Amino acid sequence: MNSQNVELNREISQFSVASFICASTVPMRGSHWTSRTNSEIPMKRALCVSAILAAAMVAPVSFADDHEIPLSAVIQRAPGVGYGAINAALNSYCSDIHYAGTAFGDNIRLMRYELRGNHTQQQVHDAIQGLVTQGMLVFGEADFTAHKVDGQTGSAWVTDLGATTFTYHNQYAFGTHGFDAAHDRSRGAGVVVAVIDSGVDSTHEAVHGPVTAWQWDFVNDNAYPIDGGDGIDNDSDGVIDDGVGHGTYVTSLIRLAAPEARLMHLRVLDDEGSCDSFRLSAAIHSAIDHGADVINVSVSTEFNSSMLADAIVRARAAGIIVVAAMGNDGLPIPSVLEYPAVLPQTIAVCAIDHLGLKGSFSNFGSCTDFSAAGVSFVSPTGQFDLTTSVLGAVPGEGYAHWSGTSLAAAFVSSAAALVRAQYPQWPDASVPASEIPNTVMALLGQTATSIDSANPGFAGLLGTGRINADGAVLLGPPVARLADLDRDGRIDGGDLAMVLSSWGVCGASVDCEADFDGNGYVDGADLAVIMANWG
Ligand SMILES: [Ca+2]
Ligand SMILES: [Ca+2]
Ligand SMILES: [Ca+2]
Ligand SMILES: [Ca+2]
Repeated sequence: MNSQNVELNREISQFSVASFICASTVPMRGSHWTSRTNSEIPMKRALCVSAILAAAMVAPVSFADDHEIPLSAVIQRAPGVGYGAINAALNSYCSDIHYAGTAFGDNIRLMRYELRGNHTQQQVHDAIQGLVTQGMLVFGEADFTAHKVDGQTGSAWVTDLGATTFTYHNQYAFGTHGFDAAHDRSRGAGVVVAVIDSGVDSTHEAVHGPVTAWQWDFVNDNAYPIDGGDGIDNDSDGVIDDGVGHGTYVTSLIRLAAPEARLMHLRVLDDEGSCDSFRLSAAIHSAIDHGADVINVSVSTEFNSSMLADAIVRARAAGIIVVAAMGNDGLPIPSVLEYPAVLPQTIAVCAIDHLGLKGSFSNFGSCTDFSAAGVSFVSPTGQFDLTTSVLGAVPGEGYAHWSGTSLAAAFVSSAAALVRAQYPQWPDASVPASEIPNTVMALLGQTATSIDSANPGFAGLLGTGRINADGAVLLGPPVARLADLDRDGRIDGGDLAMVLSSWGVCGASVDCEADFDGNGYVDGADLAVIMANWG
């Protein structure tokens, strides 16, 4: 092993926390499970639910230490209840109550406060539960600060490993999941995929493509979800800005596998890879409100949040396919419960390698719906094997390899987007909104390749198997290309004329179908899409 490889391995070890999965460390008191049950849950997922309930019953039920609980809570008011009345009811326990965030219209708020007198966090929490009992609140829960877990995945945050635009475009996952063949039939045009992550470096060539007008940074509360850091190790874990890059990487995989889907970037992870259940849930509500068809959640928490569960239930009822990573602890369900993947309304994804073998780090269990590529290999000599690695974009320029269920989720979201694009008429009489996720899951499940025999010991715990995008899209009609505005099967002068005729600012009176990148203008960027796809 030469010195360069030694350096490389040190680097890998340094970034071994790169799951960027946020998870709270303190179990919630008692059960705050307020989400509605869904009678449409397939049997496999029903088994998953019972596993969750069993785990919840044995979980510790008290606040371990007041100092570890944030002085904040998430509350959802009942219809007709004013915040003044809620403040008044809590006034004897808390002082300096103020609200630091809203979601779901203004029905859910993040409440910050100080303890009044000798009151404890436990008393505040009990008072909030009293308001739930009285019917003033739909739910109330502590907003635990969440952290990424030290998963077992490795990461290379270096770009001089030989990965290129070519190897990125030709990585194994593209073939093993049939994306290359699937693109003849669907490239995801017309579908919106929300990417809830650490933001995106939109200057990277690999992530260029159509986006929605709505983008949001829930960390900084602005419209610029940039995947960047401040050069400071804010969480003192010895790694500077260890959250940066995850969103750009995940985005590049979705862009590769569903190139014409419009992406909605919602940043929830800060530059150290942390978030909280409020921010994660608020992003899901935001994705619902802004027209997402698919939501990729390569973020998780071990805290069973009512707000998160309700947001997921709402998304599914609205017909949105929510795909979530199972987590990188290498553990079975319910030894570890990463939300929202273990919720019955999400599509939960395990990571496998190029041969279909489960990644050693991948969590697994009967909750799993599908498995997808998420494993990269380093040979015994320390060389990266590009042909057996997942390759994605990193901020700035260039590509890196990575491992993790986050990546597997991105591929499943992409496959779901390709399928969803084939049925723009949904919801309709045959498939109402609430049935869209199940129907897409069934199409993916019907065509997935079982990997049970290749994974002795994990039979039935890796979902239906490895997704097969090509097989799934063959069950539906071809999708018109994004830039084929006149739907004649070619991208040519007719489409060019339509772009030019709607040139300028989009508005109520202007047909903005030609605003491919969703920036509110029909402009040069949209013209470039026509040119890039000519023929
Ligand atoms: Ca750090
Ligand atoms: Ca930082
Ligand atoms: Ca055309
Ligand atoms: Ca545009």
